Amino acid sequence: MSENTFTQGSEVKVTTGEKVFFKGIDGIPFEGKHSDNPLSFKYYDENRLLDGKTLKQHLRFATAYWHTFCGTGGDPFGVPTKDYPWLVASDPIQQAKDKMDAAFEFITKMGMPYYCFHDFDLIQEAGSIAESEKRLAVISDYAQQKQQASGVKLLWGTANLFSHPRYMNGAATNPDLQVVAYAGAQVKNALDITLKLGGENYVFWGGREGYMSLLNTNMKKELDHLARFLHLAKDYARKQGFTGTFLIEPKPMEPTKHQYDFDAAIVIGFLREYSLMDDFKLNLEVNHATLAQHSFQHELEVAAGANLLGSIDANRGDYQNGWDTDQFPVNVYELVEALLVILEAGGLQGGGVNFDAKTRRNSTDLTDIFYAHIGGMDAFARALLIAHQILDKSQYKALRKERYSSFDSAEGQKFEAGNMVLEDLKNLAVRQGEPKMLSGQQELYENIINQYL
Ligand code: XUL
Ligand code: CO
Repeated sequence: MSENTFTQGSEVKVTTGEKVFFKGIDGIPFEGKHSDNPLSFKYYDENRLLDGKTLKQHLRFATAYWHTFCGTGGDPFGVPTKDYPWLVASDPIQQAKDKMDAAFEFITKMGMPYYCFHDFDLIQEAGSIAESEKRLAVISDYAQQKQQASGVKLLWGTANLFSHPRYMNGAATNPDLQVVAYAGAQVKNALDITLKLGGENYVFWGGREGYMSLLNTNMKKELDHLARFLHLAKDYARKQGFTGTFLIEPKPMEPTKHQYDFDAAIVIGFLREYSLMDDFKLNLEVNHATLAQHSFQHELEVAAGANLLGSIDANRGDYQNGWDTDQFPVNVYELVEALLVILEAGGLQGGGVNFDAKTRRNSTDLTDIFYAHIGGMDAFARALLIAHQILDKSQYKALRKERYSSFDSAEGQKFEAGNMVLEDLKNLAVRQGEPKMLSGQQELYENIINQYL
């Protein structure tokens, strides 16, 4: 591998291959909010300290390989619009290497510490398992060199168990054992390359794990199979020395009509039922939350409450339509709501902020990918700083505490400790009489966020 490196920011070294894909962009500096340079950070100063950690360490940003380097703008109504120069080689290995050169050039110019991939984002799947394994070996060797040269790390790997036609009836939940076996082979190989590349987590997203019709579906059997499959994957990876976290990414639908990993609460119930709580946590995605008719903040609260807040896929939907548009996050108010939950939970457990987001079909310049990530990183950095200030300086925490203060009383403590019977509650009610009306003060809370924006 012939490459050129120079230092960008604290740890990541800009790493280009022989071809330079993003000519004219040397790296994205932090210039502050008064800068007119669109190719600079206005808020994300990676070295800025907050509670003893840099913003880079707090946020642990990752690029999603599939959207940023493989997504070319095709949709059900039209052909691809983006002519990415790293996708032109007809030889799959050459194309994969060009794509990886472009990926590491981009990631390091952005100063991002992490990336995430599906197995066949890295290189096209071949016609047999053996041939695919060979391709994965070549490209993961190349990735290993690139990671070493640049300092970029792998936040998580995963297997694409939803694109190939063989998975049309599901992968781990397929009614045909031969398809389940194929999915097992693919996950084994994806785990192997994730381990080889020092991946810190491993994700399962079940886009085809669900049903299109209950008429042809034995739901209980499929759920049992899914759990069995996850146990096999977990046992294999642990045996190989993987110490990271397995993450399940909930999504209620799309592409399947109903997906078993519907939302955080349902996944937590599943993990509990099938004894997977010790090894698995959640990877929550904004637009999946909204598809499940929740806010992102809601999904984060549910996961944090179960101590399973692992990682997040950052993006946003569109309020004028109902599908997974995977746009880059820009809404600071909503991000502050999310960051309040994440900070109060003590941060993400082992994960980071992965931009599972794509530029629009009509954003066809290479520079657009930079603008998109700069916008997302700045929005997150700004929201983090604001949420931190709210927790530190405003009445927010005290108000929330005060709202539950009746449980600090002797009677309240007795109730919470499980030392009351129903008659005790009745006697307390009779003794104290009709409760006073206590305002929820929602508008006051909303104003606090606005004040600190
Ligand atoms: C699909 C989605 C996936 C997962 C990884 O909606 O979010 O890209 O993040 O398979
Ligand atoms: Co995702």
